[in-house]
Amino acid sequence: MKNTHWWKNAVVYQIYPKSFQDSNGDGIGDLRGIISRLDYLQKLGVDIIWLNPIYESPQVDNGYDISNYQAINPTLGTMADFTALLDGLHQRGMKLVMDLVVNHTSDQHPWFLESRKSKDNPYRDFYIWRDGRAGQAPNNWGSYFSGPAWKYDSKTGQYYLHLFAPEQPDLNWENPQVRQRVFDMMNWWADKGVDGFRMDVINLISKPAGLPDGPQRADEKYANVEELVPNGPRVHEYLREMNRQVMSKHKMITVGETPNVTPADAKKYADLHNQELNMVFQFEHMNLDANPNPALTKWNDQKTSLADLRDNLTKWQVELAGQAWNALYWNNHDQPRVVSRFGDDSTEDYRVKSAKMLATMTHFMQGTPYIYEGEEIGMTNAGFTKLGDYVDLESRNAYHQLVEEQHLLDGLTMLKYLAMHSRDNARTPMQWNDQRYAGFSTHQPWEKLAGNYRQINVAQALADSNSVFYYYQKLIKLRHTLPVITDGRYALATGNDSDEQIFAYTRQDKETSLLVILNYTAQTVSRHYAVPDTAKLLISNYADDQGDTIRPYEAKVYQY
Ligand code: TEU
Ligand code: CA
Repeated sequence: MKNTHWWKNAVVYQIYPKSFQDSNGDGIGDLRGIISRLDYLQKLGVDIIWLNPIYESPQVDNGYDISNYQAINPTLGTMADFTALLDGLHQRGMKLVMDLVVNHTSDQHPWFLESRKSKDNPYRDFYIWRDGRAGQAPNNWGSYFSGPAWKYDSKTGQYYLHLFAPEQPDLNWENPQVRQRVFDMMNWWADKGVDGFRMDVINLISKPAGLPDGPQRADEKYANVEELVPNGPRVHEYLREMNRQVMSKHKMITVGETPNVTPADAKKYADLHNQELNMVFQFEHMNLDANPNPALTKWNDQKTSLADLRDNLTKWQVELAGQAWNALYWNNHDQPRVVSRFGDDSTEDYRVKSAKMLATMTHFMQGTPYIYEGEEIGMTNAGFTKLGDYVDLESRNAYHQLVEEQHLLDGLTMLKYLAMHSRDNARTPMQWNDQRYAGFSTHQPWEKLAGNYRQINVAQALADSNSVFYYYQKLIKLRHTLPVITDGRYALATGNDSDEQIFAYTRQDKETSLLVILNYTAQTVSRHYAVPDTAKLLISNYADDQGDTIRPYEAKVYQY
């Protein structure tokens, strides 16, 4: 395998530091806590750890509002702790990916504090300032977190752009000084030994020329920036410049977080031969269950159909093959838990079976799999029932706008949608054991635990050889040892195009074939897939194989 593509058979594990392990009893996870769990991660077998932002930050958006890119958030630890973590990972043969949040900074970042002082401040042009239009915002854009995307600053009588919270002003990437400062900062971390970056909303950094108004449909209070800003005119130029200045100088892995990309876009960002990123997180499979009402988007409670899921995942497998590289994921800190969303957490048996089935679906595809903390033990959604349980600003703002301001939804319906889709579902503390606070902390955690931690936790999973944990461990080992999983050709199994219950696909290289058979439903069905007599069952989530009878959430993979 080419050295430059060393990450091709790697598996990444994502840690949300605030929620992983608290070491000093303040109810907030921290770096020392992560260090104490490195042996656990090594046992799972992952190659790379991606940490959500650990920099100095007022924490308006849990670290995605950074006030100093070159300092550690004191709540999480010190630079010495960081070095100990990096060394601990490297000693175990693992690598570290940091979150790079450079579409915006915190409004407390020194650059912004300077920028807002006066129109001729040297930092003014680090951000995007505009005059209003007749006492109104410069255009009709809404922010990702509800409300307008502009904030008026009376000090200089202009508005600044914030695609996310008002405390997250957007950087002006058209200013070459901004780009240089960002690249210098990236090189500083790389020189410390960091192995790569996950780049937050990196396809939003180049804004459309002239920042024009967007269309507004019925019920939409603002134009939807998701349709207006991604993949802007100069984004590829900026990423190539970044690549020349940073990535080309280090052995790195890069993954761009890129909402609203198609396979054609992804091929530009992550072309195997180009000079931009190694891969991107696309969101198409995350949006198949979106509300058809454009004013509601993610707020919905529908389950994704197998037909939509198969078509979408297959499209990405086929279109990127040989040209670009997929990032394979079900979960992250912004998405509900996979087993509650695409699987079935209604009984303990179905929870375990469907978690394994969904893991099988992605872990046999081509790309780099990302596992989000707790996914490897089948953690579920939070089960919150009151608005007061939700901490995340996106959830709270959306409730306020959709229920209280626009009256588009009644409170109970919105609570149902939050229970399904709030980002808090992913952010409840990691469930280590059945003790008070689940072994996460000795203090009440910053965010409520999911109520089921006494049944679902790491200690239980490690003690049960049939647990979701050991299944993931096996999937990871298979990726490390079977080249067909990394390089083989993907194809839908014959006749599977429109099956509403079973998803079946093959992977093939010169020596080996794999047939992956997955039951997406709780029904037992009968399907015939021919395999040679010599085929061996490589992995399965049932104790035996009943051939053409495929049981609820059954997953099995044949090798021949
Ligand atoms: O998320 C970007 C993004 O696309 C999200 O705003 C997404 O639309 C939303 O979370 C789904 O409901 C990144 C980070 O992953 C997220 O945690 C940050 O809040 C956001 O950027 C701003 O930095
Ligand atoms: Ca702590």
